[in-house]
Amino acid sequence: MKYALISVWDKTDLEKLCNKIVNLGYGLIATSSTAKYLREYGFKVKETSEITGFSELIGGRVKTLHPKIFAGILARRDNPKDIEDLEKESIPVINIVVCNLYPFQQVIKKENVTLEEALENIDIGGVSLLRAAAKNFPHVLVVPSPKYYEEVIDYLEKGGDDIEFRRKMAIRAFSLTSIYDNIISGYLAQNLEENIALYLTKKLDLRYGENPQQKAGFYMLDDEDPPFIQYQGKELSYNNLLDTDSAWNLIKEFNEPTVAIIKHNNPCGVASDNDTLRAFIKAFEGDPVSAYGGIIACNFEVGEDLAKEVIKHFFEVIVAPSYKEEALKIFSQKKNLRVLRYREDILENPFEIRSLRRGFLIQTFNRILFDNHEVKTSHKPTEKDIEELIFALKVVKHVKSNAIVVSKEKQTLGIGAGQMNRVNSVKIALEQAGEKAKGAYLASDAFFPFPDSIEIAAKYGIKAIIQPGGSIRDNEVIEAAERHGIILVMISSRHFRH
Ligand code: 93A
Repeated sequence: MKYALISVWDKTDLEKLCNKIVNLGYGLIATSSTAKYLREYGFKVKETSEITGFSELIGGRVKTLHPKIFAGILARRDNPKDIEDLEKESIPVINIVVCNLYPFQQVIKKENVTLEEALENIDIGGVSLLRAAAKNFPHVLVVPSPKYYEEVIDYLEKGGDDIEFRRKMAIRAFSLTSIYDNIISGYLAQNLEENIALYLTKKLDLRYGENPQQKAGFYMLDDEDPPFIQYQGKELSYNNLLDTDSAWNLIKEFNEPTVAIIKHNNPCGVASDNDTLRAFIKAFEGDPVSAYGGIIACNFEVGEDLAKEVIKHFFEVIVAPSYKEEALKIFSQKKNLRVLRYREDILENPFEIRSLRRGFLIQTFNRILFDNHEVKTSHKPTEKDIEELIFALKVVKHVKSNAIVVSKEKQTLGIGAGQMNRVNSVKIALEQAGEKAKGAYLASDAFFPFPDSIEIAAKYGIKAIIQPGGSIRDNEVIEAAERHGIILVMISSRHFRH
């Protein structure tokens, strides 16, 4: 005789599933209230206590936790020694386990729930049943929730011998028990430290989060090394790390020597130049007011000349792939400046993760600049124009939306960030560039919904614009550029950054 063990908290649709199971010739074994429920539907059921020889003990905390139950689930059907053990002890062979757990999560959501009530709702036997059945999936089917009953009935109707289906159910069971345990540990944890420590290891103490009233730390998986090394300076803050990472992502767009200065997670000055000192000076002069207290990122080895220039101003952090000895010596005069080396030999996260009030948003990184581009106006760009536009585009990709970058000679002159309408970002960027906007280049992270931005760009004397297409008014935008003699290049990729 083969058996199905049924032990469920949520009894929804149980009779439907059991009908199928019984029709296939299985005997039913069930825990007490599940057995009572099934008998009301006319099923013949053996109680677990009849198998174990024990009535349910200590108020139901021990129901199924018994060798006669677990050996019946865990025995390898193709191992004669295992089968011999079962026969010797008259242990029933259990081929199907239908079990869903005490509703711990629902219970702790109730107002004024006591610890005692919460603990009582931690399922022990059910979790063990699920894990045992899932472990032995080559022989045993595990059904961890009523939401799978339809699929299971289908599987049984098809003969019940599809090991792939049993593997899928085993995965579902294991992920369910792991989530169940996470919810319990999260509930018992008294604070952020205890809670996060369950998943990740703290690599760095942060004094506080974005603001002093917020607690924070830098966490990684246990066996990983931080992606940066700090040579000197004050301890790193939450905002330092966030901005440094953004700065690093930005300069990694460029192959030629490039410097980016970041403030509040937006670039305020970016410049490329074969002369690394010039690159820094150009980045700084892009917006000297905002650069104060910013974060500098360089994509090249930092030497003495640049270090001397850097220490003339106040910066929070400098990050680079490496430093000349002399440069480090110069930085040591500025005790507070945090000098970081970002390591290039580490694996990057495979995904970008952000959290909602509950749960997470996960996406792949925005690695593409553009797939293809098309010149939309009769005025055609030179090779230099295209290079200049691509420079502006690489920067705008790292500016909070709505994002506009105005640049010339691979130096940003004005950046409009984080406005709720595009034309305001255009105004901010151009106003900041002022006179210098004449003959400059403009990049937009997404399409212009109206031609108004082009009109303003024309007033300032912008030479060429690069933007993703896709607006229903693309034609009006192109027409405005044509009319003002502005070169308009459209690309296929949008670069929102929220
Ligand atoms: O308290 S338990 O952890 N002890 C057990 O041995 C045990 N075995 C099954 N709870 C146990 N269960 C759970 O009982 C099942 O996961 C299921 O949720 C519930 C079904 O019990 P009843 O049939 O009495 O309603």
